[in-house]
Amino acid sequence: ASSNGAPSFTNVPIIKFTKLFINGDFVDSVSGKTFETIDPRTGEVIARISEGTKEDIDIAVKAARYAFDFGPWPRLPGVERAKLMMKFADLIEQNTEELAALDAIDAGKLYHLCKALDIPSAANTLRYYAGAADKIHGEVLKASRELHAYTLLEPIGVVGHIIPWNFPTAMFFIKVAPSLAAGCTMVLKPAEQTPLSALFYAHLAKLAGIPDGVINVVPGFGPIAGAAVSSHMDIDAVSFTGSTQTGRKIMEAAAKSNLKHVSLELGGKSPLIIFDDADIEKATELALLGILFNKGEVCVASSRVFVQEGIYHEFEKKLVEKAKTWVVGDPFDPNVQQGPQVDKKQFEKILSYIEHGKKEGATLLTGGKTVGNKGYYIQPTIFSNIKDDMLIAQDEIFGPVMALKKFKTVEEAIKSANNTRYGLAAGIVTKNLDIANTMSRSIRAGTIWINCYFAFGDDIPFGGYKMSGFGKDHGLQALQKYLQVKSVVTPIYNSPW
Ligand code: TXE
Repeated sequence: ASSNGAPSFTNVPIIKFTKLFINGDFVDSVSGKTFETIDPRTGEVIARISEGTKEDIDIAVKAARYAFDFGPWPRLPGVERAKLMMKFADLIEQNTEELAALDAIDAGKLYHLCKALDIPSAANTLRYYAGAADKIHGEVLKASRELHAYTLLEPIGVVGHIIPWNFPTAMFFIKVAPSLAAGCTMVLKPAEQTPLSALFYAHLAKLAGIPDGVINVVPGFGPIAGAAVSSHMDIDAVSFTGSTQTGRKIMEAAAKSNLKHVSLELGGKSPLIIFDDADIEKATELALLGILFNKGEVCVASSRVFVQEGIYHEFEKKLVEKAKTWVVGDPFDPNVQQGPQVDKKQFEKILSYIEHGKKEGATLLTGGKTVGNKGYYIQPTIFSNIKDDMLIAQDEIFGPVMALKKFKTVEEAIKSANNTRYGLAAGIVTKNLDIANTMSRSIRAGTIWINCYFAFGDDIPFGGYKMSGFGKDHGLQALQKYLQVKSVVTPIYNSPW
């Protein structure tokens, strides 16, 4: 039943948290307004969520400010922060199934994958940064003249996190975990499409003993609640993941308000480049996974696939065969490989790009249609005969739509790979070390995967080049976003300064 997209209602959890989480309590919004969060499997309402507006963001920022200026969190020894973060991580693991189900119904993500990967990885992200919390220190400087100087690394203050809907859990923790370790307090605005797990995490943070006011979660809409975060005079830094268009607005709001620090992880149009010496079987699997994983709603999706001419024909044939057997359907079914797109807007955006691709003269090799008559399911879709300047080769579609192209030389592959305004990631498949080295140094992107794709790690810095943004998530580099450097200088006894 699931392969035609018909929904099943197994494992739908009772929704426990629907209100704003401010200063340690679940509260109604000031306006009393609520909004619907929708199940993309059916288009039906799951729950009504309190809608945060500017007034609610103001209250949340006050709580975070107080917790930063007077509360224990930034003043605790790192090891004490670490203990609470570890406890938080354990609580996540104890609630894995319920959390996985929340992300599955709210975002259309595969339940079994959330259970095996998204939720346990989030706990590990907390543990990774907990391990860093007591190792944050400045350095003693080589004094010029007769001065003694050192640097302190201090938490940046109140942080605003604005996150998207494609990985509700991972996004929450790649922002929250390093800023907690740094000693910051925060206001997080989850995406309006996926507020459910974020509110559950707020509850777990409280259970773990994270002090009130340190983590505040205010669901709401981007132009209202999100804009109130980015333009707030009392937020010291904003960390954003989302579209390039919204990233630009956030930077503008930061510039026009208090010049808060900004880090942006934005869109992508990442190339996967497959050379003649590749194992065709493995390469087709990598290419399919690269674009179909999480229904293509991945900022690093390999939405452009370049294949060298010697293997192109066979590659294309195998790829299309495999795409046709890819199972689209209910994300609770363990045999399903692709669930519904997150919402109607995203569903329609993808379909309109598919129409555009046809009009532009690309060849539709497979897919292109919706699946079932309920919910937001789309077939795995592959276009060939792509030209670099086509819209479907330039714009981030954020769906299961691949642009496939044949190339001859390394030079041509580099040129096509870089023919984009984005620069988030790239994949290279070859056994030839010279080609791998040349490609990895020539492509302007923040992550290069050689003979793999989606190879993320807590300790591997991740972030874009060009219009894919700036500032890193993951790794100790992410910690730096939430710290600032203070220099302390004093003359050595009797020295002339
Ligand atoms: O993104 P937005 P949308 C891309 C992808 C997708 C497109 C549109 O191509 O199709 O963006 O998706 C908040 N001030 N990505 O419209 O608007 C919003 O509420 C402050 C790539 O959902 O960027 C949400 O919390 N905040 C991406 C968050 O920004 C604002 C992931 C992301 O929404 C705001 C998601 C404003 N004016 C979409 N407007 C990635 N890099 O992974 C919106 N928001």
